[in-house]
Amino acid sequence: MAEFVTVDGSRVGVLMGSASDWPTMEKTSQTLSKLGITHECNVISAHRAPRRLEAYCSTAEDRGLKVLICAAGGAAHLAGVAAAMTHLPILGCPMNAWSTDGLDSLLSMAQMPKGIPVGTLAVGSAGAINAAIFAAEILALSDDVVREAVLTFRSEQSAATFELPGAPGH
Ligand code: RP5
Repeated sequence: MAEFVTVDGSRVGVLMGSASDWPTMEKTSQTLSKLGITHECNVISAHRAPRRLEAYCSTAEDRGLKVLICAAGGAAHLAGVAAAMTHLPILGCPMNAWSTDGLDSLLSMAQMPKGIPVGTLAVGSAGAINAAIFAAEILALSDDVVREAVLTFRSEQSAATFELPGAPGH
């Protein structure tokens, strides 16, 4: 069996520490798909499979990936360790895993030492979705098709937030 799953043409790699993170990170994948961004998803724990993580990170740029999104809970070291292994931008998604409503994950991910940044998003689904949008916004800097997708997404979102079903005048 291959060490990890690759998808041809992927520009974003979504990593998670456990399959138990998938119900949240599926929203990242869905949002990336909505924005037309080819991506690949893998479970690669920094603690349980450190050598696989190194193999993934050290080949990521050569395989065409531009951004990695890393989700983990508890002692959430995945994003930080990935950031130590590649200069690609790392977005971190703290999971609400099993204690402290995800505060443990948030602090583990956000409190990186200077020199090795992780762009940490909010705990749970909001962060998972925002990580996908943030990755798209990074890609949009050099890709007009993604830029159009991001602008369309934002404009549809603006229209949707104006609606108040059942309220007078709506
Ligand atoms: C972390 O521990 C994972 O990212 C997950 O959020 C949490 C629990 O993992 P499991 O014990 O469910 O595999 O490493």
